[in-house]
Amino acid sequence: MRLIGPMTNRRLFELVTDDGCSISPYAWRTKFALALKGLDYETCAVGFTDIPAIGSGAFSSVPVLQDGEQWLGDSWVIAAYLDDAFPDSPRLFSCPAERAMVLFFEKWIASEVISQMFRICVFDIHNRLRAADRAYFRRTREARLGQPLEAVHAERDRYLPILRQHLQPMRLALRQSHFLGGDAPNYADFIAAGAFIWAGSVASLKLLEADDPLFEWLGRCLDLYDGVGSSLSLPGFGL
Ligand SMILES: N[C@@H](CCC(=O)N[C@@H](CS)C(=O)NCC(=O)O)C(=O)O
Repeated sequence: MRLIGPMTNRRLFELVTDDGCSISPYAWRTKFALALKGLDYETCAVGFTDIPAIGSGAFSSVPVLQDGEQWLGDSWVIAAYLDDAFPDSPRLFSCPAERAMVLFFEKWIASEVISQMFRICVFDIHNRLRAADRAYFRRTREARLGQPLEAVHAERDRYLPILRQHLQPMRLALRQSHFLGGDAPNYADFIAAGAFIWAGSVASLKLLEADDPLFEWLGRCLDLYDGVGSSLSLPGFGL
């Protein structure tokens, strides 16, 4: 595990590739959330096979946030914790109704968008992982997909138009406002931007048509909070 960041008692354990690129859509939600709240943290870069060694060994996925004595897993749990623990900083959820609608958005994007991005990028992800993580990733993902990674990769051109079509509700909503949250971003933007950053970091083909209006929204998200994402390399978006 590698530590990067300011001296603080807050640490974010996040998944990285062999060259140190942060590639979890879930970690990126948390990074945006911490940035909105103005909270410093150290990054603790892990691979899949490091996850059982995090904290007391109770975690099966990342991100994991350590905040002093508190250990939290699951990005949704972390988001709720951040609002509870830091009520005086900007809120992630302004009210229970907003939280409920963002949960719906999270389920929608998981089933309609992230699932397609995953199929398009799964072999690219495999090839970017640390050598120690590749066999684990291949075994677990091939079991999930029911196919060798190479076979899924060979069909990725079939999934690309499905992904682009499934993004249409976002395009339509963003005709009305700068962000999914309205004039300002909310946690739905963080969820969607996290997925775009994850897939865009690893994809070896262009995920969107060059004139897709979603580029404007993505650019706004990357520029948030002093440019949380502005220096990222996102080949999947030609950035
Ligand atoms: N519901 C979790 C999902 C997190 C998740 O699936 N993370 C992946 C990395 S992107 C992971 O750690 N997987 C562990 C594994 O496959 O062993 C959250 O929102 O944090």
